[in-house]
Amino acid sequence: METLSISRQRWAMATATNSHQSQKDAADQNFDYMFKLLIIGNSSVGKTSFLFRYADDSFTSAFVSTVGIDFKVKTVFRNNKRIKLQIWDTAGQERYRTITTAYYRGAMGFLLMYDITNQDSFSAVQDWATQIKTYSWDNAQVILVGNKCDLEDDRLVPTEDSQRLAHELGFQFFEASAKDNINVKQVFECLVDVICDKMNESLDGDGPVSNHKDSSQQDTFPEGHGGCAC
Ligand SMILES: Nc1nc2c(ncn2[C@@H]2O[C@H](COP(=O)(O)OP(=O)(O)O)[C@@H](O)[C@H]2O)c(=O)[nH]1
Ligand SMILES: [Mg+2]
Repeated sequence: METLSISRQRWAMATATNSHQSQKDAADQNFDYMFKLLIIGNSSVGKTSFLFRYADDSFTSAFVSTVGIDFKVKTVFRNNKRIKLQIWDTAGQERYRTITTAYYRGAMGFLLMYDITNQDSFSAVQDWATQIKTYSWDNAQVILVGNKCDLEDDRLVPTEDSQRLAHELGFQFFEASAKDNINVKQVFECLVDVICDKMNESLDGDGPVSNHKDSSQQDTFPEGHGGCAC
């Protein structure tokens, strides 16, 4: 484990307590860095399915109840670093648009998800992006994910529209399928890489990394393992 400077600590993540967490990965303290990631987007776009596919390599076409799952943990190796990902699901809060600001706290990366067969979910992307900009850290990185790309016959959102929007918002973009396991791993790896790139960029600069709009959120980057050198 490295000795961390103050600015590096700003990248650090705390291990949130979670009574539902049972994976052995969660207890594993053998990692170099930890990133908190959030999956956000309209209800039923496939957020929970996407998380299950990535963390457990499982998929069920039955309705996946989000209740009771706050986050899953997965450790990845990128550029000789063990990076522990703490990936948060919305616990169903998005159903009522009641996502609390606490949910955003400390997040370093977002998967902003819509469903390529659901125009409403795509129209909501802009609103979700605004939420991220309002409540999260300025340096948080976002990837736009068009899920359910296995349902090509039912597609309502053209790929070009999403590419254009992603470009406008400054996000990377993938189409993916939790069901057919298309681009799931790639999406997470891309998010980890852009977080690492941003982190290195910030650490190379002069000042501290903190860019919170709201100083009351300063406590959202508590001490821990941080400072990516990947
Ligand atoms: N065809 C298809 N269905 C999916 C995919 N991902 C999720 N679903 C289905 O979409 C529904 C909503 O998924 P869920 O993960 O609960 O969405 P959430 O509300 O965003 O967490 C469920 O019936 C899933 O089985 C996908 O990639 N392809
Ligand atoms: Mg869900």
